[in-house]
Amino acid sequence: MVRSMKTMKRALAVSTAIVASGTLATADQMPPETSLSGLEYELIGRGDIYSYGSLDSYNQAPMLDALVESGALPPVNERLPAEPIIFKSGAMVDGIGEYGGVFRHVIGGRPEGWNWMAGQHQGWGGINMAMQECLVRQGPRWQVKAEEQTGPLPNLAQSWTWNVDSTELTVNLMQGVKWSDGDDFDVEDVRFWYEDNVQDENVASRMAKDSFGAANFEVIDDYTFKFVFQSPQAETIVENLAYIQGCPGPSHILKDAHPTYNSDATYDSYTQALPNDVVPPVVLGAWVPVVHRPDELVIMRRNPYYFKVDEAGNQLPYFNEMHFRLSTWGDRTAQAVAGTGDFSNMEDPGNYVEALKQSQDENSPVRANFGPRVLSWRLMLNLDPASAEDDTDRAMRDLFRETDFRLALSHALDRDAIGQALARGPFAYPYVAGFSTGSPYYDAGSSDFQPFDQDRANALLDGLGATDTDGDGVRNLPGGGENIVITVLHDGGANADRKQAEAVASQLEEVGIRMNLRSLDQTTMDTNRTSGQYQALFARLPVILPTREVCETFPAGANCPFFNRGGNRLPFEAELASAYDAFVASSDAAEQAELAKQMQRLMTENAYYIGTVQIPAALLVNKRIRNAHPGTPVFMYEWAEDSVIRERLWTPAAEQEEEVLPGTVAEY
Ligand code: BQZ
Ligand code: CA
Repeated sequence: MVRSMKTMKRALAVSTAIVASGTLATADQMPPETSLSGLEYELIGRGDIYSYGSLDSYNQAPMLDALVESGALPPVNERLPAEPIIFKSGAMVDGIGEYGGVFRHVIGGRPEGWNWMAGQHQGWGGINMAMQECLVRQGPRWQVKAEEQTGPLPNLAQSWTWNVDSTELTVNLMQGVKWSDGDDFDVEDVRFWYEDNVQDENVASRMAKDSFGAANFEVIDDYTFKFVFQSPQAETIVENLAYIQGCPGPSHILKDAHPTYNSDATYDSYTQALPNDVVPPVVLGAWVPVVHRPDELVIMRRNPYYFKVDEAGNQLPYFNEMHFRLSTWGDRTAQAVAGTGDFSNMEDPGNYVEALKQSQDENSPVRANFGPRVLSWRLMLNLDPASAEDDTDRAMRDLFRETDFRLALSHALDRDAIGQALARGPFAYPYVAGFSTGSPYYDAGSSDFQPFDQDRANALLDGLGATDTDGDGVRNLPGGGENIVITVLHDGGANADRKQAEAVASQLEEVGIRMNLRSLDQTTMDTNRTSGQYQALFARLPVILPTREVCETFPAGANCPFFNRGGNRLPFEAELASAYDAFVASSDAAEQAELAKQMQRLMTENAYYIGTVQIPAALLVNKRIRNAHPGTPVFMYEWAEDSVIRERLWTPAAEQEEEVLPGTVAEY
């Protein structure tokens, strides 16, 4: 199943692709890859990171003492669950922390709203994850040794068991967890999330209806419930219950805004029920947004009800305050390098050389270390004929559904040139489709490569009858229809996206396909992408695990992937869907590896979508931040914000930044 970093490195080292017997014998192979990964770390056991239990006594951040004394908050032992999550000192590189100070984030996104169950995001870059807590957790798994990679780590779901047939999953929730307003978190919150968000197809939840094994939900008691699946499943499917798919919201606040419980509500009013200008929202996360100044800043304060502690009984988090400066993604890296921000996933190759140079200086506030290639970009053609806007759009989508058309576009791309346009040097490697090379499930030998070959592209397009019937240089739809002009949405604020989209447009022009590029802001892009409202869209979408952000890539359930929502499956898509279903229903490592190869082959030889390049990324964390584990990858099981375990990060008092709102917590 999941390989250790060592094996992964071996796989990433310069290699000549091997043709697996019987597969892809005649297909083009991936070119050799050179790894830039310099990540090295010890792997540990699952239980070495955290466990559940009760301690004799608990401590709280000193700033909370006054609030308990005044009666504004109950004492800490009444705010904590019976068995809180206990983070182990042995896995903390700098040990038990000091309370206080500010963790400074800079992000390029803007909070769309606080109703994450209805699919809204809060601006990305770690702010979503600071508010949401999910049933299970994936981020910290990067550090778990291979033989203990038996599935996701527990979180709100403290434990779970399967029936003999593996068709029923009984989940035991943590008991006594409280929302940030003091309300009890219990089974009703989970039921509401699943039945009235996931399984209600009118709600644009991150987990799509029926994609979780089409399970039914059964309440057993206040802290126990059961998922009853349509067919046998395995631990792998439980990964779906991690961020961003399996995170319940406050039912005691939201039920009243949901059309099922309130006849005055509409689905639109439900989605908008927690607008971004109304703070504080009710959360389970370690910090709560208390100030939102649009386009400027979100300030979060510690959640006094947070359900995690360290081994000395200190309630987490250690930091009292979190800032999210609302800027650009490029500025996130610039500020981390300058030392005015504490964190960045360095992911824009345009500033790699400069940022690397600066971080080599021993006085630099950050160190930069590359991981494997996990960031991949792709052009997605909308394969859903049913959602076409007019006849021409419909004819375009019929053409998109032709495998030869997608293969032609793939052959028309000079991926080396696209990579060099992003950054000179060895950063970019071609991406066709399927898993990124940094995925433990990637297999070069199962990847059908479409090398740059304009003659082949032209021949494929001619073969489809998409010739330039009116002689204006742009091919026409088969049968002498209109010019083939593909409207492609992209995020105008992301340098790497914009540069690539422009390169793709000019390369396709050379084989007579025109792209009409439409640059949008990130929030609009995200919404259009996940609702499938586009003819074509260019975006960065890493594919590392098949169980994460499933609907972005895999045909799971009837309405996935987002680029083919209507359920009009292509023949190979049906095969892909079976392989996907078998993958999540298996916990046999060898079987999963085979299924992953099958998925890789189906996605690449059919150009399910058209990849451009993939690059490594480097995590930047300010040196004053303690417990940021060396070797933490920018992205593996989840983004680094989750992998670095922010609730246990801290800064010595002498190096703490001054808080903007000292002594305060969210008030309801
Ligand atoms: C990391 C991440 C944390 C979303 C977003 C953003 C959205 C996608 C993706 C990345 C940002 C950062 O990525 O670029 O480094 O901090 O937030 O969530 O690109 O457009 O929809 O999936 O996570
Ligand atoms: Ca023409």
